[in-house]
Amino acid sequence: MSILYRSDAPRAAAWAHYFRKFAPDLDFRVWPDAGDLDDVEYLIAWQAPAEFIAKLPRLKVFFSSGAGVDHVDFSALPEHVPIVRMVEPGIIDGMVEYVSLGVLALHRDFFDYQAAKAAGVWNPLEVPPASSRTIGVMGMGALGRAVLERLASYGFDLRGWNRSLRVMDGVESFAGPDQLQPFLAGCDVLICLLPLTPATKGILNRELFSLLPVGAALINVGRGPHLVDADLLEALDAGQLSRAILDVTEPEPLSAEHPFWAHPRVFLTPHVASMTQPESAAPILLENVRRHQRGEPLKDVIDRSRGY
Ligand code: OXD
Repeated sequence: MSILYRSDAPRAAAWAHYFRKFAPDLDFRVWPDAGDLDDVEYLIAWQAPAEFIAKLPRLKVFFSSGAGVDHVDFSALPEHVPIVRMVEPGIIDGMVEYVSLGVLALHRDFFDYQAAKAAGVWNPLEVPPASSRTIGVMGMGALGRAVLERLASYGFDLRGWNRSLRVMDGVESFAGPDQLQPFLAGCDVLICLLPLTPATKGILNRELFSLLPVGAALINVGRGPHLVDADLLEALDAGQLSRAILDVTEPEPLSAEHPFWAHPRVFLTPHVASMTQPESAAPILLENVRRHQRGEPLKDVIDRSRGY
């Protein structure tokens, strides 16, 4: 029985080490040293190119090496092969850190002080309490809920928006297209943690920005195509939005001439908000393999029709 890892090369050794130690019965292989592909039953990969999947006649489960599955070609995977997304403590902790850092930096005016320092200006601003800021999270899945929980510890006023209602203590919940407007109307900082699907592509657009309070800030840690870049630039330049923190862009890497690079109110990181950590992900993935072997339902299987 074999399991093939065909993803991020620098972290392959840590995955292999874990499986060889804790699951010696599974033949853990690392691409391109894959041996006979006829034996491969489990695949851990970022993408599922059709020509590669066609070479795996015994594939039983596809494990995405990342939390998102929008880059996976579902049609390449036979219907009987479940697609499992990565939900593991390391990826969640990374996202919680990144978003907390962004929210706190906005809340405590760090970007303004950076600009003031560059201009040699000593200008103390008001220090409002966290409770006076409303932070809204779009997408209340595993990552969104973990972010909200951590932000609650700072005392922010919190709200969340989801496709279907998700109730959480201390968070005002909104659901579906009808409640998007009232949700947005209160957000001083809007965080996008939505999955990318045809329904959410381009959701961060001019109309949405116009429904936020004037001067709101955006943090996009979803996917680049959630955002209509030209609409963001227009909203920033008109003062409708004050700042944007972007960890994702379309395309990635962002093209050299893109206006985001030079924009003084766009803070950009190269898709590093969170990463799958082999040390915490491998035990979770192995437990899912064991469930499959015992004939039990797998955890974190995506719904192909929803796209996440
Ligand atoms: C992921 C990502 O989906 O890194 O895990 O974006």
